[in-house]
Amino acid sequence: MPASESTPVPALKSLIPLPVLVDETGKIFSLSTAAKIYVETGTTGLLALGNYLADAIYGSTGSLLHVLTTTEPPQPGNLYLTTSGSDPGLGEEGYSLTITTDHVTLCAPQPAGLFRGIQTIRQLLPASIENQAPQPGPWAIATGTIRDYPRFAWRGAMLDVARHFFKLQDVKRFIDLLAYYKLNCLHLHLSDDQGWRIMIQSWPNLAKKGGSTAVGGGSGGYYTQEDYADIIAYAKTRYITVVPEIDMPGHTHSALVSYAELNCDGVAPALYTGIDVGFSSLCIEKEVTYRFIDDMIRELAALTPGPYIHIGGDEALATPITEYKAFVERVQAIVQSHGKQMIGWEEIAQIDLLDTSLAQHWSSDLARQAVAQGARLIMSPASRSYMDMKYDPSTVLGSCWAGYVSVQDAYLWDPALELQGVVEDDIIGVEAPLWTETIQTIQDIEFMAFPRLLGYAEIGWSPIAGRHWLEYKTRLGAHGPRLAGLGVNFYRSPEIEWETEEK
Ligand code: TNX
Repeated sequence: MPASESTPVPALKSLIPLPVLVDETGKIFSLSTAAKIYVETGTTGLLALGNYLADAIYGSTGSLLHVLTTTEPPQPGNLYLTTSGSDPGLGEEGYSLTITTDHVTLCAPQPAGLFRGIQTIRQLLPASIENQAPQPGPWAIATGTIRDYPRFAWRGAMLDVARHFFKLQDVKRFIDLLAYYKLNCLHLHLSDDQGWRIMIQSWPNLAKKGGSTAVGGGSGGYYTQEDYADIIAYAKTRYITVVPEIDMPGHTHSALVSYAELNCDGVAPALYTGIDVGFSSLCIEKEVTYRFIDDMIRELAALTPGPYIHIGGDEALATPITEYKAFVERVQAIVQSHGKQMIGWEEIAQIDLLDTSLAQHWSSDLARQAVAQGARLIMSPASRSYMDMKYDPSTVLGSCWAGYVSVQDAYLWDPALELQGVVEDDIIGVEAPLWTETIQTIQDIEFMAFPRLLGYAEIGWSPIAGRHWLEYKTRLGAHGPRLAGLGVNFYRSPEIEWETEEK
């Protein structure tokens, strides 16, 4: 039986995020097990992209498609990945996709665009492609053309690995899920009062002592520098940039525990496993504080190929404001001296910012001061984008200090309309943070992130003119079987009519 009779063939307009331009031509391309994936010769990374696509559909098709290079024109039945003849106007991550009854051609100026386009191909195959159990083909794709590129350069998610620690395999799983919806930034919140999660060779006790517990008193953990390099390398294959955050001068209790000399009174306090915020501060007047920061940022910068280091800067309630300003200005210079751009939560807007620095908006008007100085913003309004907020009063995990964030709340806002006086060009993009005071497992992560994360992905990628809640809601419902196939423990929100998940 042809797949088109047994399984619904997704329409080109069923994609999340919605593409810029879609033109359906009403026929079917059939992917048989004899199909090949051809990539053009001579462009680095294309074979790896072909293999990524072959691997992604292997579990369900039960056949590993051959990935080959070619210079020949397309032959019937095959998939083509190419950069030649692409429209440079599509930019770093844009792509065009042409599906005829004969073949599928994905074309992009850059490999990153091909990678995003591969996610489109995956989503255009029937949802059961994600089931990871071999099923009979052929697999059908609707014909037509797509021209697509992102609205914002930064489409991120943040994972707090400090309140609770998450192992490499969990972080990689999260990266894979971000990639499926075309996100391109993973911000790792690597330190907080309860835990220090990355080995700094020149200050090893940070990880060894400061990383030895977590909220609730568990055993914590930390990434070795090899682990961290592994995360970065894995993210790179998904065209995702890792942004490391070391929060300071507040949220630093785990550092103060690790080294007595970092405390103003020279006495190291005991480990902390509660969930209060705003009680810790590095010792602003001690020179050792800046030697520590310089060593740590040097090591982190050397390990991090991306252009940014996030220095936190939020909720420094135990640091007097004049000291806070002097401190962040010094840290900004340190970050710059190691060749990186500084990011901080919106509180950093109170200092003289370099225009290469970014401020991350979360709850106040302070971010506007950053814009007034020429710095750009990452938009993470807590009442919309905090994935640790409960969906509604019945959600067991999470908190609600910024209100409940339903699937509709998470979708129905726009970064360029959030702050008065802040316009599209002031914004580099959008990011959804997941704080983990109450989150302990990858299943918890998935429950809070999904399905809200699909909404953030669309806000970051798709033109605002095409975004409508009622239409999105239906489209999201059709992603239920896809998420289920991927094994995602998503929240079956009653706001959505989920399509059935039968295989
Ligand atoms: C505020 S948002 C924080 C975090 C907490 C979070 C809980 C921000 C910059 N700081 O320290 O984990 O609320 O929702």
